[in-house]
Amino acid sequence: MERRYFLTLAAAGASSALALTPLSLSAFVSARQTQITAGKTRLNIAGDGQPDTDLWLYNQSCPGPMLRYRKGDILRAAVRNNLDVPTTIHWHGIRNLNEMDGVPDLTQAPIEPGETFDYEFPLKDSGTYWYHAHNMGWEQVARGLYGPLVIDDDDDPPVDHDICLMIDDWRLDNDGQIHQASLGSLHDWSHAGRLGNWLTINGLSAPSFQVKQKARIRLRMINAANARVMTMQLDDAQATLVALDGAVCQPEQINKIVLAPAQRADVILDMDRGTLKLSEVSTGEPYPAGTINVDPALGVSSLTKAAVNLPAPPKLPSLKKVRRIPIHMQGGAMGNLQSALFEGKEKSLRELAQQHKKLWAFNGAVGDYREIMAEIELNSLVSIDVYNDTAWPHAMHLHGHHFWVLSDDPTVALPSGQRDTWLMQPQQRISLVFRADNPGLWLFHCHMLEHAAAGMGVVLSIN
Ligand SMILES: [Cu+2]
Repeated sequence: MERRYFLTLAAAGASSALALTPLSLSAFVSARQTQITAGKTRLNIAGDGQPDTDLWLYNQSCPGPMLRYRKGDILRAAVRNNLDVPTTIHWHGIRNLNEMDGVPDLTQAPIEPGETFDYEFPLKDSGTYWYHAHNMGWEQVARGLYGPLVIDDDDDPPVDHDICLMIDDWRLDNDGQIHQASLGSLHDWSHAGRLGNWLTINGLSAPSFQVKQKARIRLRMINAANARVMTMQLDDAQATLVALDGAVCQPEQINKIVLAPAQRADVILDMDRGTLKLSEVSTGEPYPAGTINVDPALGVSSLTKAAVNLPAPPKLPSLKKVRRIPIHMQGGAMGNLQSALFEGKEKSLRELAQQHKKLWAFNGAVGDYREIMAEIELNSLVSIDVYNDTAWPHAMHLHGHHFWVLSDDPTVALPSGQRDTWLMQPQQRISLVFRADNPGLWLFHCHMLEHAAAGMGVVLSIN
């Protein structure tokens, strides 16, 4: 049922029904427990005339089922593992209960093959989120284990269509299969991560979304790629940016948006033409990602196209009393890391790379999910002061909290609201400021999933 719901949403852009009848939708999703099964599936993602691809998917669907709730609901999901390797689900961006955060060996035991784990947690925030495998994510996400999670709010601006675009770039071989030989490639791990060669939105190549004439559309863009920083361009149209990483921001007119892995952006777009092309333009060579087409059979929008009204984003508190956690990030190819501490011993980068597949360090130590980098008092204000002293961009993600981004560097375009993932350019210095109001063990890591596996991740303990 959920899969069909998602396909309806994806193929027809269907949310008119959804936008008009939010109460019945709420009753629909809240009354049930969601069943999510991770398993192997063959599905066509490589386009017409291409063979099906062997994927690892949730509920045999690419992406996994759309989980749609209302703010204040409780998400209940029984997650069964039909793979032959352990897995977990992380609910990205959710200010979750720590024991539901889905980090294997830190917040829960891995879900072994044949086992089921029950996730259950309240949804305190509305917005666009996603869920994905967090055990060996560099492989499990690359094979397709992810899906969208959207939380509606009574105060969301009314729209004719609410369309979720889950964007991924896959690395496929000539037979349309996941390029397996390069899974775990040391080159990827030490450079930009696993970049793909085939772009899909909602598992489809250049899908078309049908909308009403003069429709007002909410587009929820999610970058589900392992490592590709995408720039999504909306033709030459102007849209209103309304949320980043699920959280409300100051409305802003934009034509394109940069999305690092795991980042989301919501825009409201008033359709002023018959066809609008979506392109991914990060390489300078526009890649056709999809189209939005007016279908006269759907009628004409009756919504007034007033300026979008949003609540103000939460204000940054005074930083007079702030706990500072400096993080000096080093490593990778073309970097300055000579050696780093790993498992209690100082080791050369060459030895780390060749014997342990570790390539990155925070403050001179290879990051480790089992090691607590800082003990933080509950409810204190914290500033993670990060210096990206590497030759690569990194998408830094904090679990369980949303942060403000600050920088002394006037060239850094700061977000007007909070985020949960921040794209750091090489040599950038920024501060990620957050209220440590969620007790537990929380990861802070790069969301280029190869970097995370190769040492770019640490644990913050809040209690
Ligand atoms: Cu990184």
